[in-house]
Amino acid sequence: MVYLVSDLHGYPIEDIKKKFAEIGFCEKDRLYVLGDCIDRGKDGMNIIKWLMPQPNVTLILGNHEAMLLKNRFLFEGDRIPGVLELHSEARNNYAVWASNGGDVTIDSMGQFTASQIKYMIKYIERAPLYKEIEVGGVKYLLTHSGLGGFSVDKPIEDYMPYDLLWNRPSLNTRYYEDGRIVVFGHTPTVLFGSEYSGRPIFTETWIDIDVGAAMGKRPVILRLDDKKLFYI
Ligand SMILES: [Mn+2]
Repeated sequence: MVYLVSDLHGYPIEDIKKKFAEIGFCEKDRLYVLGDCIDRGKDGMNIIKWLMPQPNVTLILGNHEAMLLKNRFLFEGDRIPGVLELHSEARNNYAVWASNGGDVTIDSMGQFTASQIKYMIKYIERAPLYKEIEVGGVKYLLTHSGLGGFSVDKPIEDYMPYDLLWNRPSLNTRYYEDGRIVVFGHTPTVLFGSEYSGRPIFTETWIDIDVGAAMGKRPVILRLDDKKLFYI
């Protein structure tokens, strides 16, 4: 079975583990996490730590993990520097990340050793921007935010990271006409209308599975094989 989840945003790790145990997730299954494990909630790095040793789990990069990578220098010394100790470009990167919920992640680093932090950052660095998979004869393209600057003939490797990390689709967005489905998170479905609050959106050409954990909703796991939903 193939499972997808996105935008956990530091959701309590014990609840996540419990739900996957309940589903019966095992080595024969696969899990793709469509980015934004970290920030806003405090368990983001614990989610990364949980994903890391699992060979059947793939983390796809989210814009929040990309912001962490831009600020990785913060964790390279003996202590995390204060914002006023930084020069202007670094100070700006820090401010952007911190004001987007990264402050919680920075504060949470104290619970890990320097080498744990190093390995977690290395793991995030290796996260791909997209993944193409096939389940039950249907092709799926997984990215964090859909495809910005979409053009039907444009090969996936030609998209800029920004287009895969920060894109905001609209309800009228149509992607491929060949049956391929684009699955993403990043845009909480409530932003498409209050009637979508807390539930994923399925259209003919895309699926948005960010049901708004960053806004206090329970995240959802989608099983692609039968489209079954499991709320954490
Ligand atoms: Mn995002």
